[in-house]
Amino acid sequence: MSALPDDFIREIEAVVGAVGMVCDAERMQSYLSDWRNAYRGEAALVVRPASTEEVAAVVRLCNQYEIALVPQGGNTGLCGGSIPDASGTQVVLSLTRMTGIREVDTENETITVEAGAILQTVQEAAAEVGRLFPLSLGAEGSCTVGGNLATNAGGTAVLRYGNMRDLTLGLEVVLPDGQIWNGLRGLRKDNTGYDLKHLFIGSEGTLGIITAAVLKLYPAVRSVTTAWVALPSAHAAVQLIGIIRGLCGDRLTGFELMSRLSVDFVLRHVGACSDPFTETHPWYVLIELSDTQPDAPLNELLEQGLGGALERGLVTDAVLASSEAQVAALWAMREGISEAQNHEGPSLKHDISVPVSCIPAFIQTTDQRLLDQFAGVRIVAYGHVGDGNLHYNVSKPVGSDDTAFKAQQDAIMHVIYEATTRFQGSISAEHGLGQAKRAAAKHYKDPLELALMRAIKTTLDPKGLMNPGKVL
Ligand code: FAD
Ligand code: 2HG
Ligand code: ZN
Repeated sequence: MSALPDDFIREIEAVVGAVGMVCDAERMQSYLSDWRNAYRGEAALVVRPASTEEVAAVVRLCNQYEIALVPQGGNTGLCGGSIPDASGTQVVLSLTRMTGIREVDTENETITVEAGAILQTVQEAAAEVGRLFPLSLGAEGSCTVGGNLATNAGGTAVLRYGNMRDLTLGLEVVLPDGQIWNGLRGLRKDNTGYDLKHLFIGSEGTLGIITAAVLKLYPAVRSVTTAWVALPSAHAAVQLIGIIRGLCGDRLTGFELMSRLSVDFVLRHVGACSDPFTETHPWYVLIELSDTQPDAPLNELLEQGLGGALERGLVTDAVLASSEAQVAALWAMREGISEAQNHEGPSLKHDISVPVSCIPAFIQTTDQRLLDQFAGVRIVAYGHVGDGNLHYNVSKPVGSDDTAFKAQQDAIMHVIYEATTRFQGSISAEHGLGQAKRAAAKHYKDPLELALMRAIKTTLDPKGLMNPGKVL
């Protein structure tokens, strides 16, 4: 029996039709757990509206009947933000039928897309008109623009283009009372007071439903050079960024750091990946340079930078990709880490950032503390080192019991977040808080900032119906 009033269900059906509702327990399953199966909930109903007006009508009904809503896009988030709670009383509002590309304006260099559009589809639509939409991440084949906006997603090109916040000019949002805010402006300058779109970007569905966005386009890239580089230490990686950036400026688009254990996991679990080097090394970086000019001398620039670094002992080996297949193979090694770690049992994810200059000391002191206190844990450290963003994940000791390891989750987290705080970092660089880090944020975030966030939440969503139990 449904936890929802019959009248509510009838009215929802009048808005979205049977095609826009998932009531059947079996068909509902994919909306109730996340990609890793780390979070699971129950829902009274999944609603899939096909237009902004339908979203607004659904939200108005939820407001009227006081029913909590959980917005969901591609369900690839890593903090359980899109998963309902266990009560079975919440409604999942999936944006996956709103996939339209509303407008491409090549003179204004913008693309206007609906929230359910898959990121890769947006990248392809930009490429069709000779432009680049630069947000790029491992889940781009299934995550949605709405989810990217709601989590302020980062990824592998932030170094050059910024995160989703930097790539957005305008938003359309359905507010918790069902009003539609049309902020779909393609303006690069607009100082008429508070910039409201930034309230919704990164709000993880707790302030409203994002239904469409105006995004920035960039010139298409016509030359790319990709290198896989071995280094003796994380400190060498931080020094190498400075060298490459000094030489190549904005042509440096990717600089991804990986520990040997991260690479080992990929070699073990992700098919068709092979180590570019015969010897093993403690650290690797994947470097990408790009340019809008065809035949830009990127190989020469990178060879010059790496040659100098080799002489100074900062680099121990390097290989430049010589075909598109090799470029894809190198990126597959990097993008495969997340999946590979799933095969090694439970993993505790810590998506932290510290100032780039502090990364070596953070790794050294935190590794030491963890290994002293939790014998045998496997630290899988990798990430977007040019942004100061480390995925400092921890896998259980080989052969140990899953439950015993999970019982240490809070103690392990405390060591890592205490170090993050000491280095004046953030406990969530790009994945958000969701339900995973809500309690930690209460502990580690500035109380005044939390109070301001609560005041905004109460003003916009006084009944607390938008994604309750997430973020705050
Ligand atoms: P969902 O998971 O469906 O939702 C995420 C949050 O946004 C939830 O709180 C949900 O309620 C809210 N939400 C979704 N749609 C809307 C909407 N329209 N309006 C309001 N709220 C909404 N993230 C990065 O930042 N960088 C990476 O490099 C990266 N790599 C990844 C690699 C892999 C293999 C995987 C599985 C994930 C990765 N992620 C990364 C995390 C994830 O892909 C991103 O957070 C992505 O932006 C989520 O999009 P989604 O559509 O799947 O959102
Ligand atoms: C990445 O950079 C993603 O690969 C996922 O942000 C990180 O799985 C993770 O911890
Ligand atoms: Zn990442």
